[in-house]
Amino acid sequence: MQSYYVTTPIYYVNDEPHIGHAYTTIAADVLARHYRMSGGDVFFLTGVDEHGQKVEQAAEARGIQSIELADAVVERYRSLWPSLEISNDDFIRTTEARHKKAVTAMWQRLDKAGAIYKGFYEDWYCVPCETYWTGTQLKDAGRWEDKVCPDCTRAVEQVKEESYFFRLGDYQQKLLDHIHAHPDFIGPESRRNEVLRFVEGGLRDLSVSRTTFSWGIPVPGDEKHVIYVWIDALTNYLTAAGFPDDVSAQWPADVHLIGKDILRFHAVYWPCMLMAAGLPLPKRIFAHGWWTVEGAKMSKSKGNALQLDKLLETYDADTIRYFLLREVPFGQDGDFSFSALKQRYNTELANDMGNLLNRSLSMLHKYQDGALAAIGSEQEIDRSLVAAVEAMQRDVDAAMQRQAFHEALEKIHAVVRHGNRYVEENAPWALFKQGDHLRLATVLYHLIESLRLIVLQLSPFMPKKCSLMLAQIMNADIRVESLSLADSGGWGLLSEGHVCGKPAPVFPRMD
Ligand code: ME8
Repeated sequence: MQSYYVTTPIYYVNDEPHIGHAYTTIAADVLARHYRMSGGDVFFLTGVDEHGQKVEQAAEARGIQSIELADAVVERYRSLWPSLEISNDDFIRTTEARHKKAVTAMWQRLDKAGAIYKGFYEDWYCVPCETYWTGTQLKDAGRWEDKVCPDCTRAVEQVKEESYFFRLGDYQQKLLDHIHAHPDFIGPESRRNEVLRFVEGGLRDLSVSRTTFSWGIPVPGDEKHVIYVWIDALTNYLTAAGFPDDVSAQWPADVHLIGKDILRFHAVYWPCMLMAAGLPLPKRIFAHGWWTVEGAKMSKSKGNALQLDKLLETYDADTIRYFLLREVPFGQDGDFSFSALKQRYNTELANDMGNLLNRSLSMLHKYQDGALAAIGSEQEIDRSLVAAVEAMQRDVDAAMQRQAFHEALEKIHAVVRHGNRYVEENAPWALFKQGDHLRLATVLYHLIESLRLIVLQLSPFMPKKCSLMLAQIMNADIRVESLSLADSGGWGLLSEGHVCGKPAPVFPRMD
């Protein structure tokens, strides 16, 4: 069994989970489900990032301990993920003992490799972004006068303090070589180019400890320093793989899914740290785009955070999952709007998918008492449907390898449309009238078998809906999670005499 390790970012606990966090996590879940079904030994990790000044300040503002704030928000994530059908294998908290052990070991490894030195830090710091800026960077961005962060435009603070540094600059050429030698290391292409430009511009050593707050993991042997949040956070991917013990069973990760906001940390700092520590680099980092909601940027002050809970009161998890991955090519920015969701659902799910399932099962019950009958020889029109189904299986797998979810769904939907055309063109009602039972049985068989295989490919995206559809097709209570493509993915597995369940609406129209 081939191992497949997929991760999401670990989310900050100073904010409530919203649709942006759900997006990355759903995408990772779809990959995990797809590769499990394909026979992979999948390890799917998500979790939370609990340390840092932001959390310390947020807790202080509420008059509670940092860990109390963390405990409360962690629960929100833990309870949210099952309601979105997230099937993570591990959930990491950076306050756990296993993580402290891993981060301490990581630091010691970097130190031993001579990649860390002590110096003085004098710069500008954006607390919300947890990013340091040089005066030059502020000037270049036209932010010097305002002293605000070039990214988020909030006020930056000047800092001068003793700090440990990581020799990031030493890894510039090695990183460039790696990116050039591994064209798939960073996706999509536009982000890869962005990283190349950034690294070519020069890498300056990175301040990797702070003395101005205490909510974090102390530097081994110099406990007044706290390890920089990004070393702490990024190491989570190793912690869950068992670091500092032997990690070869899981590591390196097959793909780190992230938003474009944290590309530099993952595609520059993280690989350089791993090179310094003598550890293999992740195989791929994919940075997706940014969601706005009804045209507006999501923010705490607008209370958009609530929308995910509200959304789940109105729409089921599968519809949200489908919409997010179908609406926008993975990698590009998108806007979440209720009208777009409704339209996508009504057109593709209620009309096309729901209709194909419903009419196929209805005809099978009307003309053959719900049972598949012996079929005649295949005509060109039948072979073309089978070919489309088989091409879909290959195309979906290829799309998953590139995290092109929208493409996978487009390929599936194309076969759904093909199926509906096949119904029109073969007109089973006319075959029935003419008494051509052999041809009728052939057409119905091809429809039901296509549906079964469509549902299998769609199941990582819509696990609940697909279980419902499969239950009708198989006339048995089958959870899609129990299926493997090796056992169920071939054409022609349904046999003569198989009785399907009665059709029941899976995608009622939205008004
Ligand atoms: O950055 N659109 O945590 P975070 C799309 N703790 N994706 C979005 C989004 C939006 N509007 N808003 C958030 C951190 N995301 C660090 C990560 S990893 C070692 C440490 C998603 O809570 C997206 O995946 O700010 C983004 O990268 C992530 O949430 C940021 O989460």
